[in-house]
Amino acid sequence: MKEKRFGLTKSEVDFFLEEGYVMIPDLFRPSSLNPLRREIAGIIDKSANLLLQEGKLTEIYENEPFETRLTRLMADHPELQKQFLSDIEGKGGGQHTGKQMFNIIRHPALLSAMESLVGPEIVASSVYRIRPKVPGLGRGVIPWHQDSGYFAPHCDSSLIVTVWIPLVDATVENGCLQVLPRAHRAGVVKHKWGGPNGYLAVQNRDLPLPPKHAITVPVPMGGALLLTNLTPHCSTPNTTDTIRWSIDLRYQSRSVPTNAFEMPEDYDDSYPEVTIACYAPEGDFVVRSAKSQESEHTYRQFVTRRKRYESTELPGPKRGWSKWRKPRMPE
Ligand SMILES: O=C(O)CCC(=O)C(=O)O
Repeated sequence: MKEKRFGLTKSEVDFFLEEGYVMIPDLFRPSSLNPLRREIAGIIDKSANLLLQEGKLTEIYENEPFETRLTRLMADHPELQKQFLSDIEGKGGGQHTGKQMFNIIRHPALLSAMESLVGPEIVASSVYRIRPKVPGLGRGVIPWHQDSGYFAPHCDSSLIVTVWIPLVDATVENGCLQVLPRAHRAGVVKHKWGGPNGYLAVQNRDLPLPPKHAITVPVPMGGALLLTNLTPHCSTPNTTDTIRWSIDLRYQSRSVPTNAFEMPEDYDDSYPEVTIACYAPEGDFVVRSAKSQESEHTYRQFVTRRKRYESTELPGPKRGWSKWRKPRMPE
């Protein structure tokens, strides 16, 4: 069965540009996400079985569903939490290069929606992540930030669209995202390193609008929340006993600085700063090109690029953010 969507409507595009976000409830058929859910479930299964063989755990909850298995495993063995998270997506995040992940990143309905925002020459920006928001695991709660806070400053005025896709229904209870509407027009605000749960964060007083203006955005499975790189957003606690699984992907026009056409060893000091990728440590890749279809990266090329960047450890963008200090007065 075909997906029903092709591209965004004019009112969706207008809403996105005006408000800095738009929630599309029916981007995919929910069942289109099942292969990726199975791929991630397979990693957890492999990881649990390996730890069982090594004698590090005794119960692997084989019959537990995707929404609860990791919670059960982590609750029994908090000391293995980091291990499970790094098995799912690698130490620094973004190192999962499974075929089903690639298929979702290149999903035709998603790329058509992106074409409505960034045009027909589409690069998947290097930063994509899998996020299991496990009940009670602090790391899942992410403070206010703009994605540009992580990117190089010469990309501040370029559009990089974040596509946040839940792999379960994302609700107020299990910790969907909050956004500050229209605040993307303020440009990049001050961020600090080492905010709540160790993340890069904007203190409430530095937000373009007070957080009381925040909008909470539940997203059903099959839907997606689209954000600009300047839209302040945060991720709320999961108060349920099931995992809020999601992925976040990013897309930009090929005309935005990118490393999609080079390997990490191609860099040298002579590179003009403005041509360096917005997030240079990880590899961008071409997902749609109307002009030259042959430049679209195949699955094999995608894996090679991601692995090569992963093993090179290029430095991240320097923005000069200072350290977070706990405010003396509650904000
Ligand atoms: O998935 C989450 O809870 C947060 C995601 C996020 O903040 C982001 O993708 O920038």
